[in-house]
Amino acid sequence: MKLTEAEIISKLETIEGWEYEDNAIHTSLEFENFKDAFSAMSRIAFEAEALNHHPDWSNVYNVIDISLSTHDAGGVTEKDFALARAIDTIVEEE
Ligand code: H2B
Repeated sequence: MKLTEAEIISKLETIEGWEYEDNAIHTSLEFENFKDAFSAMSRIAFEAEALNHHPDWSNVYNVIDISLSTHDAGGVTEKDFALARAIDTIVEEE
């Protein structure tokens, strides 16, 4: 179920480095080089499959830009926050 803007803003206080804009939550991750960025993308891809929830993302060299929204719900849901937390855990482990 789509979260309200107030719910999204309140939940964003529990995760660092994510912003709400254009009906999605976004972050930008910077790595030392392309190999490290792509390795993180590969780990995130497996987690996304496990959650059956997938990021909209792009990669340029050592940077990954990620936007999360629930297409089926037309906005941000708890699933996006679950994936955001999983992404943060993966990146912290790198
Ligand atoms: N990912 C995202 N981000 N939003 C969705 O609505 C979505 C998804 N739907 N991954 C899932 C897959 C859906 O298409 C399948 C059929 O469960």
